[in-house]
Amino acid sequence: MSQNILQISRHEHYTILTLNRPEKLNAFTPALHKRLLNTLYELGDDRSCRAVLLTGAGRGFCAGQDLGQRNPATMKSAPDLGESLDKHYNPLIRQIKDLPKPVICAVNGVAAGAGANLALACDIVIAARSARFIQSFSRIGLVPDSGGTWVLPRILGEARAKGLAMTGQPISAQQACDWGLIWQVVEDEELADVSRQLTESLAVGPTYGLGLTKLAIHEASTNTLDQQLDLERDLQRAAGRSLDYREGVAAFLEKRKPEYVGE
Ligand code: LHQ
Repeated sequence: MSQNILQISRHEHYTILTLNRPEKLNAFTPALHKRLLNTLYELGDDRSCRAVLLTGAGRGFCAGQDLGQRNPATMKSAPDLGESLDKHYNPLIRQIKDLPKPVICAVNGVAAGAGANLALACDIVIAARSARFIQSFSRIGLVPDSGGTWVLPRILGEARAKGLAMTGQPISAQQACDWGLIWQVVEDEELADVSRQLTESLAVGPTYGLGLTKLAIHEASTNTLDQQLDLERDLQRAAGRSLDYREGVAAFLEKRKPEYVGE
């Protein structure tokens, strides 16, 4: 492989993943999908990695599918895009949701199509002020995928979800933040430091409890209040037995900083 299409930078408690096809705004090829997904599977099993930071190299975050590789005009028969979703995009979104540790996304530039929805699937999204989010699917006759039709109406309501999905108009990072799609907007030159500091602080947090928190918020989207109260009881029971709860309370009472082990 001539190019390292996914840069993996391992730190003491966290890992930074950088999509690295800057000349194509980090658009997805099957090879990039495979590398990213396999890495996320590995990080899921790696207890020493307690947070993941995802970002892009160059001036874009991710422009979604590499359309050069999915061009109906150059294919023998019409492409089966459902197969692409089954094989690549859906496992990726599911793995990010299922990782029992925080996934932070630093959106360093344009995030379009599945690239936008990849960012929105992460737990905490910080964007550079110059970044844009584009549901560009409608521009090429497609339907928002990678969870877009699930997340957008939930956060924005139908009016804005349909507006974004049907017009394909970009929104600024600030607009995305004002609408509650992302956590924070920072100046471009601050993005790397701010997102890394946040990742570092989460990576030394109570990872087990954070994983359960992520699960609870995820389940809330389909649960009734009664179901959610039961789930909270079960998860709190589990969290209450963790080493980190013991440490958190001890540190509070001893007026010192907790030293969590993530378990
Ligand atoms: C690209 C791409 C790209 C290839 C920029 N592909 N080269 C799932 C199932 C399977 C198949 C179908 O798709 C999906 C999900 C999807 O993600 S569908 C949506 C696919 N993505 C798009 O439609 C976005 C296409 N890109 C754009 O609209 C623009 O590039 C944006 C608005 C992202 C950025 O515009 P600019 O800042 O003006 O940059 P640019 O257009 O000049 O792009 C820079 C280069 O990157 C350029 O290459 P070149 O060789 O001409 O310099 C582009 O061709 C290339 N590039 N996106 N998706």
